[in-house]
Amino acid sequence: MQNRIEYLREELNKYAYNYYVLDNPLISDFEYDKLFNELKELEGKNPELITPDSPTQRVGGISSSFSEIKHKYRLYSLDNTYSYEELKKWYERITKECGAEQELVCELKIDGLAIALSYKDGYFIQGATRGNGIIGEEITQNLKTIKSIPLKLFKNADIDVRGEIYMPKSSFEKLNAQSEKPFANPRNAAAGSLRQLDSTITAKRDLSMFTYTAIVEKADFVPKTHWESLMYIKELGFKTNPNIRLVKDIEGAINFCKEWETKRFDLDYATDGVVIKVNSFACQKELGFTSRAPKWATAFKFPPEEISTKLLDIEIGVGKTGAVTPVAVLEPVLLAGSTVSRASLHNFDEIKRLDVRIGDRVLIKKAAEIIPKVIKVVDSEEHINYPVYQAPDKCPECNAPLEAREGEVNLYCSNPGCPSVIKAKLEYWVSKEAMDIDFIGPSVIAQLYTLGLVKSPADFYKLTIDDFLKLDLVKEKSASNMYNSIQASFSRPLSRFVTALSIRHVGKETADLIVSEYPDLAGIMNASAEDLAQIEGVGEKIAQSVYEFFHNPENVKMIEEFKTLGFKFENTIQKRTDELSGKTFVLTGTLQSMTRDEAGDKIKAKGGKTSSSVSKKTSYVIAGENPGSKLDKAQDLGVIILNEDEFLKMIGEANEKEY
Ligand code: 1X8
Repeated sequence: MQNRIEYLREELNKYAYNYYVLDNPLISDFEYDKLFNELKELEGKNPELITPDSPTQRVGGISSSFSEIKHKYRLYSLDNTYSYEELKKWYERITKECGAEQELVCELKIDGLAIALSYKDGYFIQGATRGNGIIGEEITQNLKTIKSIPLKLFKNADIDVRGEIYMPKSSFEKLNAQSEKPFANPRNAAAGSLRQLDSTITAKRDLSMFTYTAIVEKADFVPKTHWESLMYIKELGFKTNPNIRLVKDIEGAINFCKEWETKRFDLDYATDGVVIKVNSFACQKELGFTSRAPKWATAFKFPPEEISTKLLDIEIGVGKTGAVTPVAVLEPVLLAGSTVSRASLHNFDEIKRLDVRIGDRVLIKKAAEIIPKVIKVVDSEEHINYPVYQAPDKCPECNAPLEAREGEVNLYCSNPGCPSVIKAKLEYWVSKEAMDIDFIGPSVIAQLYTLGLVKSPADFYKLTIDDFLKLDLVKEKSASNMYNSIQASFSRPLSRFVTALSIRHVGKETADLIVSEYPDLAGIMNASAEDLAQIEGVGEKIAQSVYEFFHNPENVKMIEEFKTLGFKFENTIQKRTDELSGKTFVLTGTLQSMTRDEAGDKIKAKGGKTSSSVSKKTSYVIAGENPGSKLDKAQDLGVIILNEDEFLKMIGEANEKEY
């Protein structure tokens, strides 16, 4: 009987260790449960044979309160920084104290809850929350339910460890999907789960722990460095984070930070930075502590994804369609690596929904590459004292009444000649996706407009260098840059020109679709709305809008003006052909006459495909200057390699060579 109990206990602990610590399941849940139930039954009949490390001891009971305990060793905070410069300064102080070439250990900073665990003779005897670092709450029973916390170590050591309890992001999402009152983030979910007086609830939550610090009191091995101590606690059966690195100086640590700044999003747990520690215990001892933190460790914090700041004002922007949109003006804050002082508020309905009032603290968030947006108002007592925001009823620029349009949330300026609308259209004209005119931005456009030099896009092409010299702070060099980039835009493809016209519902993609069906602009202008609607990807709404645009007398006059200025309006981009069909191209290195994207467009226009990696299926690799490893791979696989000239010849675009 005793043998069977011992056998089951050891087997089950082995399986749990492999599953929860090594992430390497050996048996199915079903088999595990079967053995577990057998052990539970045998222990029920022989309670004297229950040991503290039996897996049955992980399912807890109910306590009436948590008791406070004084930590045997204080838990310190960490100094932190967002700047690599500060990291370098920190390292300078260390090398000054302990000598050059101090090795550092880099570890991910886990966004969870710090806890301390005590082991005596290899058995887990007590666990507590961090609390204020001196006094914490004793939560041993709850911690026992966490399977990655060993109840018994592989060696009989007396040791205290610290680590971070966290809930995997995937488990957090599952938990929130089931619960009525969702947690705000995985950290809150972990905290809520851990602070349960009924530890059977904790047991049901998927919590885990990464152990990162050891204070060895009595053991078969005394580590001399932090790295050795991490290896040692791993040997004892603790779960340590696999993403750690021993580096020889601060440059190595900075590289680690840079790597994880983006890679962290692929992890199933939240991290908010990198902890960097001096490896040598001798040096750690020499450096010691400040009143709150060790001098031998620091945290590099990743730029925050969300942050709160004060809403100073709500500005009203008028876009090229006349849509009037609110923009939040903020007290500047650092968000995801850049300083933010403006954020989107979408529309006036959104302001009402969020009840955003000027003076509030608001939470802002960076959405992928777009400008940040306001996601909510931070609760405060002042909020109700601020006046409720009133949406305007007049255009802030021209005072024309604003109008609502059916089926749209935006309000629109009712004046087609509104200066804001005109300026927004001019800004769009010069933008990257339209005529791509460098050196001319919003402030130049505002001045050109105010001086009466540019009222419509055609006016850009009548400007002289002298005109630019009339602008604030513009000297000869930038005047000629502006002039030249306007001249260069004469040769943009027809689809760019059509895009730049700001025709309602027609962006770059749609302009491409329409232009590719016609030999020139006249073809498009003469097309009926029905003709246009026949084009794949162009619906009736778009077709109608294009038709109306080109039948508006003012627009017809503008096109005539462009013609007089020398615009050709021919569609020089050939229609799709299938010359290259079935061929796959990989581009590497820098091309001289075009970007890799442009080369890719040409390949696709001729029915070919592009790929980012070389394989046996690759037909050609086009190698520009400074090619990467793709060229080596192509050589290894015997793929045909083309230089830029050969490629241009292949697609019939080779120019005569100049000698
Ligand atoms: C806090 C944390 C540390 C580590 C990881 N995550 C944390 N949240 C680590 O050292 N790997 S150290 C620490 C502290 O000392 N306050």
